[in-house]
Amino acid sequence: MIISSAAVYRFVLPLKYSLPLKGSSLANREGLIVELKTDQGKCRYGEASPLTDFSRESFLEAEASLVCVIAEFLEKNTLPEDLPASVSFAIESALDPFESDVSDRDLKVAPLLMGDRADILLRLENWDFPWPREFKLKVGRQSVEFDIANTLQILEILPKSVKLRLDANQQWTFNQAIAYAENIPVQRVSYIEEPMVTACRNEAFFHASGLGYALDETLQKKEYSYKKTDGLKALVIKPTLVGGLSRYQNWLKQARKDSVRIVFSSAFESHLGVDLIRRMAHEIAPDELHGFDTLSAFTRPLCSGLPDNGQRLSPEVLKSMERIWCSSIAH
Ligand code: OSB
Ligand code: MG
Repeated sequence: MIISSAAVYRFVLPLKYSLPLKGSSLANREGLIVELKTDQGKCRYGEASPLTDFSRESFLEAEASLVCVIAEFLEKNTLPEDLPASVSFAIESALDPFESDVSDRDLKVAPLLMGDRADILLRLENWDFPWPREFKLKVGRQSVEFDIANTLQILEILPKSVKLRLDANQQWTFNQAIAYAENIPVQRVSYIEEPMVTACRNEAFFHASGLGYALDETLQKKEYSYKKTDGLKALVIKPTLVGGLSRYQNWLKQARKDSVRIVFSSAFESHLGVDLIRRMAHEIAPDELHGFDTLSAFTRPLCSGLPDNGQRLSPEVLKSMERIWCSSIAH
């Protein structure tokens, strides 16, 4: 594929409500879209939208890295090894030769139960289409007692066939994690993402509680490499936070052999970015329930998704963003 020009755009999208992160909260989501144009006139897209509190790189670092890497790619056709995760995801997506329509792909999702307890209960009580196999619920933000009561109340509304996947985002100590697990019916939970501050006691937690776990933040560590441990149920892949496929292709192959689930998930990217992740999820784990229920947090979408067949984003969408860099080379 010959790339003849490139541009980087910055978008800012308002969120419906202030998004609680680990130490802060977010009112608007900011991100970067990269557009590469081939010598055939086709457009290829990537998105680099680091998420505060979750990404190692800041927005400004991602921006500088993205521009620098693309400029170098246009000039020398080479890519550096060690890129920030969001930039690696953007570049690998934009250079992926794979072309197809993502919009009609029927991928299943585990809805994310966001907001306060009243919002969640109302949403579930009014659920009027077929139940998904699983919902995702965040825990570890308030007291363990609160989480136990909340979980039990939600499980009461759900049919017995529907399970929860939980996510503690590393907020608990070992004792808190055990206290929680002892007071809920663990057979109704598929797994809990990152129950504790570090992953090193996950196996001990599983042996003591019978509750399996999934890895998310742990995968973002540079030193992580895949290893099957007792009770490991899933790898949660967030390309914006962990990078492009080349970094974890081998983990996924091994995980599949070990029957460890591979769950792709978004991290509040724009609709375009989520479509790029959907494309990966469809290739790698088409039957899984993925974590794409983040788009509902925006008041309006950036666009209707990744354009089909190498088309360009519409002029209105392009105009709604700020073009921060562009370049073309003569062949
Ligand atoms: O911890 O799983 C997380 C979104 C942004 C940052 C971190 C996380 C999330 C999600 C996405 O929970 C939704 C999902 O995984 O279903
Ligand atoms: Mg998680």
